[in-house]
Amino acid sequence: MTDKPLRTAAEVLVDQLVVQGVRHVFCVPGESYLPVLDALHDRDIAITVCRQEGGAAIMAEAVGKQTGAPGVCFVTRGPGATNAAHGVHIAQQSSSPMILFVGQVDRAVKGRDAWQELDYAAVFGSMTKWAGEVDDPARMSELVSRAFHTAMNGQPGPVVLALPHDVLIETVNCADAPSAQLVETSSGAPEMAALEALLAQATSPIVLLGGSRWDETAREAVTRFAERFELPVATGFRRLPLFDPQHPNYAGDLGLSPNPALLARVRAADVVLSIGGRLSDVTTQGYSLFEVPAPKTKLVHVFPGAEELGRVWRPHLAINATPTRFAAALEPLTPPATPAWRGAAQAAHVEYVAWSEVATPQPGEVNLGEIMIWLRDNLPEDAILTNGAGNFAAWVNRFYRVRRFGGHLGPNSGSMGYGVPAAVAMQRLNPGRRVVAVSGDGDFLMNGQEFATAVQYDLPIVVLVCDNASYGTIRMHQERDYPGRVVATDLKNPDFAAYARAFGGFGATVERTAEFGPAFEAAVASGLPSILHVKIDTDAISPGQTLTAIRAQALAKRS
Ligand SMILES: Cc1ncc(C[n+]2csc(CCOP(=O)(O)OP(=O)(O)O)c2C)c(N)n1
Repeated sequence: MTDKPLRTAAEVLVDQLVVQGVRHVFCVPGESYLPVLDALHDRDIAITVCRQEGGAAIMAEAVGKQTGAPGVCFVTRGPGATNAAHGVHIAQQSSSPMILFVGQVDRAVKGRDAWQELDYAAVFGSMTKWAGEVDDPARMSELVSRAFHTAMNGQPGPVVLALPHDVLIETVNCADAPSAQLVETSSGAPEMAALEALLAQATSPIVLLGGSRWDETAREAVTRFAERFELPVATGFRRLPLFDPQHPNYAGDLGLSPNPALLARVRAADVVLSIGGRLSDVTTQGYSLFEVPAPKTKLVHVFPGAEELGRVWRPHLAINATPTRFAAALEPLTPPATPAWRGAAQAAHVEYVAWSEVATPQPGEVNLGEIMIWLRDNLPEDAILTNGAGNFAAWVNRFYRVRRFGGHLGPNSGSMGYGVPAAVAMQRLNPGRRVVAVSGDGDFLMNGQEFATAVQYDLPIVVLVCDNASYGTIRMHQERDYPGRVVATDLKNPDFAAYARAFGGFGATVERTAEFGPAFEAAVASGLPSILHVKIDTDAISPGQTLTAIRAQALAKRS
């Protein structure tokens, strides 16, 4: 009970968002949740109205990924919800906190397969931490608060909360719930002593950083620890912002097509200290870096959630702690007087630099590696880069340098179409920072419609569309497995610069590497959302690789 005036359940919901400190929501409107839209009308919450729910959900996921607080998305019943599934799955595989509020049919008709009805628990049950429904208006604040609590704690992830229309319009006497808080888990003295003892005996240890629940302070604390212990540090798949790539202890990232020298180093490590990540499929190179379930290396697995510790990997030492608390607990540890691995961090960094400093030659007039190096040299240190999925992202990973915490966002699920909506969300949140999306031609058109959202909100994002006239990644797999038999991977593309102009943005075409810098500067000078249509040779399939060579190798193997 409360002495507040009676409110509709929709108003209670929006008030609870305010209690939770939500400043931005992303949506595609629907008649199923009009009362919520109306309740948002006079609040200090910025609404970003999107063109497709997949885009809106990705924007919310990106907010969760960057801030650690759940990103919030509203979509309509059935078709709105199924479109939004794109972002929900990304949030699950990225351990990003987000909440998807979806409309639902009236309680009185539920179960009749009413118009746009969907069983959300069944549809989203396997890709969320919780898929609930508010069937009692008096419990609105409690369940919204629970949605926040669930999404952001332990291993963060998505929550879906369904809102029957008749619940939203009911007037209730319902108090706001207290704001859900981040619950920290800490490593105890015995675990830290065990870690110290392990490192004292180690000969070739390495640190792997991943997952979520990090902040700037934790990043700095881990950097100090690496310096004091002289440890090489690698980042996991799409976790580039967790360590400064220019730091002399940085060893590179374990993503798709990583540096073979780094792989060899991890394979040879006698102690692997993994902080924050699950040690996912991609990071562990298809579960091949260590033995499942019992790695031969001494694995110290630090993760914010006990269930994960031992689920795939049985660690030598399991530590149920958030990276934030664990990083702080590293400060008092004492390194060995003369570490047996002395020199390993510098050697690893030399290998990283050798792998990524200079662009590899590639066929055609445009070298994407040199473009990434131009961005590396010319973007401000606090720039934010986003990308979707496709081989083009390999150049970002290898040649760009993410210098700040939160400076890069990618879909840990390998989902195409991520870059543009993530860039829109980042520019909405960070108006003063330069935001650049790197997309493939296939990747871009999966959510390119959100370029209209950038135009609507005057967001000067710069989108690179790397056009190789192909779903190149799949073509690469085709050439490996079925050489010369190209099926369903060629693309006939529009003029993406004209597309940008048609939406009210700036567009330019880049057909030679040297044209890129001036085109980028013209895009920035325009102050408009921009698309740079970068034309790449189809044969230039990844840094240092061509389709021609892959096909020839595959054919040679067969004969
Ligand atoms: C949503 C989604 N659909 C399909 C795929 C499978 N897939 C992975 S990469 C790729 C091709 C990407 O093409 P493009 O964006 O042009 O980049 P390129 O690989 O040519 O650099 C496809 C179809 C995926 N990862 N995500």
